[in-house]
Amino acid sequence: MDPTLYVVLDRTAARGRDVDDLLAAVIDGGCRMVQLREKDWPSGRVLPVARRLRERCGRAGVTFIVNDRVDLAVAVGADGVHLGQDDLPARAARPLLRPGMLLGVSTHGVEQAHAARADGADYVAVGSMFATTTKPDFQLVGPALIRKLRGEIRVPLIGIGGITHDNVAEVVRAGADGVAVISAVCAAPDPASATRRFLDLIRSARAA
Ligand code: TZP
Ligand code: MG
Repeated sequence: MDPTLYVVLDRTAARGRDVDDLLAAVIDGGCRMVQLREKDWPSGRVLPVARRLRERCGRAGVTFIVNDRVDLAVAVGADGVHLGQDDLPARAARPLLRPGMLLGVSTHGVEQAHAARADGADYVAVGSMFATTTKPDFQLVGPALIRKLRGEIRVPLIGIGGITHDNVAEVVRAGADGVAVISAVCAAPDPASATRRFLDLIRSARAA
């Protein structure tokens, strides 16, 4: 897994734009890890979408993660599943996953991050880095939480929430292994170039 730029494909944030088209654009832009985040559709409706994305990611060598739904992730042979604090706990989800499947957990504080790791998370998402309209109930923790966790948690730390071209360097400089973005790519006029620009900015921030 290469979480440098982890694009979360969200139909609502994309304002109806097709997630298949979005996937093609972000792969074209150089993204190596994506997540399918569908909050409204029932699983039966998401299944064919997830299958298609799974297959396209597989062909491109891009890591494909399913948000929230362990059953769907397993059913389509995803590379992993991403769970929040109100989803199935990581400890309960792990035995349901196929061997080698990745388990990612969203966290909003030091204790949650340590618990996620202890419960078998392969990566820990930390947020919200900045204010965001994508998740109205976001908890603002800022890049400071990544800086604090950096020396304590040995799995990749991924910053999420309100990340844009203008502030991504702050998250990288705090020690994030990667950044997860929704609206800054899904709602961008040109998602491929938005992806490319993120990658350039992340690489520059790492090199600095
Ligand atoms: N978890 C914490 S903030 C957030 C999630 C899913 C939303 C991130 O979306 P955006 O559009 O990149 O701010
Ligand atoms: Mg969730």
